[in-house]
Amino acid sequence: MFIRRSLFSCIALALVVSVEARACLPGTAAQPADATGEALAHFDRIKFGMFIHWGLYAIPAGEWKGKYYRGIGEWIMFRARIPVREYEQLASRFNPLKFNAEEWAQLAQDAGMRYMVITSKHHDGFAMFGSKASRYNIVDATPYGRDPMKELAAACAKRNIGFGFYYSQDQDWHEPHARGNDWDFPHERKPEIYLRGKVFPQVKELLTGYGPLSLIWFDTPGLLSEKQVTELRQLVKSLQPSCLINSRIGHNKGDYFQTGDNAIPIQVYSRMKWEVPATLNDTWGYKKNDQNWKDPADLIGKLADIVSKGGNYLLNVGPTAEGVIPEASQRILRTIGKWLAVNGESIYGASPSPFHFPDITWRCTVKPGRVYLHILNWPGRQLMLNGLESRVRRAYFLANRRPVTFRQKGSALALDLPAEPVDPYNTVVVLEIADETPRVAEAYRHDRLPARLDLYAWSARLRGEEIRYDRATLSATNFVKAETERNELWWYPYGSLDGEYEVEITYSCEDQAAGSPFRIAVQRSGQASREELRGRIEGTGGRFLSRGVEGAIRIRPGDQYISFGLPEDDRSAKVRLWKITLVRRAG
Ligand code: JFZ
Repeated sequence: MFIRRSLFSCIALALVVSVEARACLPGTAAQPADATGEALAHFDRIKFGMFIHWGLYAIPAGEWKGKYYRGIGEWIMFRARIPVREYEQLASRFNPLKFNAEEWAQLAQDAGMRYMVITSKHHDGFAMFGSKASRYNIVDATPYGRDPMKELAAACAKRNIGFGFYYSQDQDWHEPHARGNDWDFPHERKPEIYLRGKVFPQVKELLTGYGPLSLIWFDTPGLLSEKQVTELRQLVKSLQPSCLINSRIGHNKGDYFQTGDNAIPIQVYSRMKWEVPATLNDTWGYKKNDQNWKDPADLIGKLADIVSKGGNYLLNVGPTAEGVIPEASQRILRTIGKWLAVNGESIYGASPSPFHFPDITWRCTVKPGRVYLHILNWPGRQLMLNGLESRVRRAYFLANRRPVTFRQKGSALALDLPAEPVDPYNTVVVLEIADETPRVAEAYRHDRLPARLDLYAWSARLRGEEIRYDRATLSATNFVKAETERNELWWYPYGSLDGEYEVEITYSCEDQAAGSPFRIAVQRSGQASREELRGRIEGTGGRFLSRGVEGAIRIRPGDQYISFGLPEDDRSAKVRLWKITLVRRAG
């Protein structure tokens, strides 16, 4: 990890050096790169942050002129093709009198979140901060007339919560020369005009007016050239060398990597630091009809999953136009915070797992001399852990310090557990080991995946608005034919798979509901085409059974995701998919 990290700071350093000065060669730490490296190390320790999508879109909240729009709420201007002159009118009604920076920052703290990222300007182009560069901003264009970002930055600083801005640098539906709005502006674009006239001045305002920023979170790169992006990066680093930049600045110019939203790598990913931006329901910006809240158990499990694979979790809230974070979001976040208050030692500052994960029973994080086992799906009275070669001196539950009895034989460890979990969400067992860093047998290391690999519904990204996860059976269901986005499960290998794989599916289906065609596909990066396997769901008498699928699929390191869906009819509504298994073909 450490070697990789310093290697990465050298790359960051090289970037900065090449554009800023010929001060020194990569490897001989210059000031700016040091700042980035240190900021990354800090970012890696804090693990958990609050994302806030707040803007004019909170007024329509998913509905425009009596029509309800599917999809993410902050995209309503685009989805409904609302003319700029009409959308602008929302500003005159935006008056979030219930906004209270202290309450928001306190909620983040109660949730155990150690950084906050808020939309300073989303794709709709409206600045949620006081801006001299564009009058289309919350101070000059709304009855509210105040800059909430000043108060929020201060409230975070007071609590030692890192503060950062989301800024849509490429799409701006309010501007004729930015990307996105072709209903008002069908003509050709000159991105340079938009960049010089709005992006650079506003980014400068954000980096000079709100104290030290932990990070700036750019999004959806597209039109901007490599040269323009390099200049944008340089601008940020010249103003605040320690402000991190996410990969969505484009052209590989970020300091750390963003996964797709709600997308968690299937195994440990340690090539560089990364972050998962994720929603609590199915939208980022507030939508009044979206009550599809994720279960706290699911989120606590995902936090452990992400941290054990080397990532950070950036979890979103979408406040209302009055400035209130929805009650359901608050409740969920405080539940996570209660778990963290007891078990935070196993999360903050922890390193990722040295093991690969054979199933979804446990995840693992590490600190010097300690291995934390996060038991997410209770295995009954015994947990077997294979591959740990370090001698275990002591084992105990983190929540109550009670000892856990165990037997160790070679690299096999058996832990005796009670019949029921100690914690309803994630019971952490601490193993004190005789080595500073755990020694792990070759075959169990995180970069050595077994020939048979299970991809569980539990760890997949759920696409589509109808698909549901059923906690009781650990399976996904309601794969009905969708109006827009398909109801599918997506898994992200991020380079961990390379070869030809046969596939098995493990699912249940009542005999009378059988017959739906299913599809397993690999999405090739940079290509519209997918490689696919197709078959038909056979009845299983309602029990979970595994069945082989005919054929094989090729998965390459650059491929984006693997999907499972039943896209053609609704008979499949009650099919439950537990997992798919990839079986690597020899050779
Ligand atoms: C973008 C935005 O368009 C969206 O409104 C929201 O702000 C989200 C956090 O980011 O949406 C994306 C961008 C990238 C991916 C998916 C959604 N991606 O790479 O998978």
